[in-house]
Amino acid sequence: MDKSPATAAIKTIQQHILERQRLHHPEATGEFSWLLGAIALATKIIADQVRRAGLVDVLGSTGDINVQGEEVQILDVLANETIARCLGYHDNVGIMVSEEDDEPRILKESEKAEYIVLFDPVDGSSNVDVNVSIGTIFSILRRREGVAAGRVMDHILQPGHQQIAAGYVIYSSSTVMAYTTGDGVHMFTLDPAIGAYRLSREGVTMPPVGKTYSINQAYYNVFPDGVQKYLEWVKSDEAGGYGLRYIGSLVADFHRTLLKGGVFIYPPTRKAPEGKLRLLYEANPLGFIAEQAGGTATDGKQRILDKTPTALHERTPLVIGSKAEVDHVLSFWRP
Ligand code: P6P
Repeated sequence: MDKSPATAAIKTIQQHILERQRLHHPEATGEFSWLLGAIALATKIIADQVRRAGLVDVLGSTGDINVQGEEVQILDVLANETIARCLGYHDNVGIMVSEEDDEPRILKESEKAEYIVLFDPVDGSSNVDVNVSIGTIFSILRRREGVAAGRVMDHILQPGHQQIAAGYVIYSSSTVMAYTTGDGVHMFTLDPAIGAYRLSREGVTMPPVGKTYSINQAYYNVFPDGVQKYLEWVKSDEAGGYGLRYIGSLVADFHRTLLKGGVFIYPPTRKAPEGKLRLLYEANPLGFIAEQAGGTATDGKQRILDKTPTALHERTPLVIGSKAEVDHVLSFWRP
């Protein structure tokens, strides 16, 4: 049968959202579909820059240091402004939180601006200089009922289980967007021939077990004792047959874990006693996706999605992946 794009079933992300809303949320206004469409547009622009890195001026750093204390990459700034511009065209996004911005951006004050979009514009951006996969991660909340419009942080600092949607885009051999609105995880591959994200996997489930662990072993000596004990076990004959994969790009390591099973671990270290990864726009969205795919995400003590944030750029330890594999880690490490 002819599989050319002209005939193969083409379902774009907007069509998919509208179809799922008709099924699960008939009361929906379509506003949300637009919002995801705006994020999709922004990531297409970012994907174009990433694909031409080296030919267009997106490599290297700006020389600035961001609120995280990290060197700002040129691509970080481009991606951040691209997302802000695409979100700003409509009046349903009130607040935007970015890893790159010290403070939230108030896009619209009106009650109509019910959505809060939080994101890491380009996670692992320094990897773009060496052609390693990078990603954009996003999380969407609604304004809290009964909270005055001006009390911005009260609207933002909500636990992850309040997310109405979450997703990521991985810029790699292909550009793939994964998202969930609470009824499963769905993936779309960017088709450069038509410039649209086309449905490529519907109802993604994470394998219940996976013999791959993902952690930066260079920090072994500064990991908590329990994590060191897990690392001794996972390499032992008793555990049998585990492999280590660590790309150093959270979205890439998570995407592999989601599709193949296994566990990704970023524990506390002496340098980062609360862990390195950010709760609001990294752990929460990936935790929502992991759970929707049948996996799990914890900080070692509690479910990631149950944590009540206390600060915009709060960090958290993260153990995320197949439940059986996360349980193996927790059997040795209970902070
Ligand atoms: P380390 C990239 O800087 C990042 O935020 C994540 O993408 C990645 O998982 C992690 O940091 C890597 O950190 O300390 O192992 O280099």
